[in-house]
Amino acid sequence: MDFATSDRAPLRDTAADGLKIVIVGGFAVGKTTMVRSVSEIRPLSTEEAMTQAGVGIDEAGNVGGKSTTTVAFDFGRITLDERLVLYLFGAPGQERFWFVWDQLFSGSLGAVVLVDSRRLADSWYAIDRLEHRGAPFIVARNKFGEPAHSLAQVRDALDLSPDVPLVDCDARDRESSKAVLVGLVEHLYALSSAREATP
Ligand SMILES: Nc1nc2c(ncn2[C@@H]2O[C@H](COP(=O)(O)OP(=O)(O)O)[C@@H](O)[C@H]2O)c(=O)[nH]1
Ligand SMILES: [Mg+2]
Repeated sequence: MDFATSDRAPLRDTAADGLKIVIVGGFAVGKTTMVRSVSEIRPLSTEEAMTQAGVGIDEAGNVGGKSTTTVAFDFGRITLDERLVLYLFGAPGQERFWFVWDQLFSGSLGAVVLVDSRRLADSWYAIDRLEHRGAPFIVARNKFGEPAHSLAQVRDALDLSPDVPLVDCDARDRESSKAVLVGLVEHLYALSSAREATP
């Protein structure tokens, strides 16, 4: 499959398959950043300045300098090849917006779970929720400094089943984020061919 991308190009007329993908994970793991870095349309987002009211509720852990928060969701689009277009929905991170998730999940084919390796536990809920739904997903460890653990250790800590792909990424980098999405699409194809192969 050729995943050569068009750069910030208009949607091609040949685009046939639109896949809805959700990007989930804990607060401040880089969901909005990922949607923004890969989207070829100006990403829609409902970032709002964190108000004084959110202080103490929206804890970004030791993530400095985060002054906006996603209150509804992020939306972006990326064309992977001339037929395959992904529609990206970045979910809100804070617990009080988790009710939005079920609506975001509806009709989605797969998910990216972003984790910050310094705060793995923040993404447990997302993984749990996806496993419950039986939704396919890939886990991407977003690069915040030099990671202290191997991916194998992360896999153990998150108790991921062996068939769930786990990769490193830098959500700020377009090619890196795109590689995560390509990894998810390949995982989806592998799952669907495995299903076809079983009688
Ligand atoms: N060092 C580093 N910072 C990042 C990375 N991705 C996002 N950030 C920063 O982390 C903060 C939270 O990111 P954001 O995308 O808003 O998180 P969200 O709450 O998951 O949507 C922002 O200040 C980003 O600039 C990354 O890969 N590395
Ligand atoms: Mg966000």
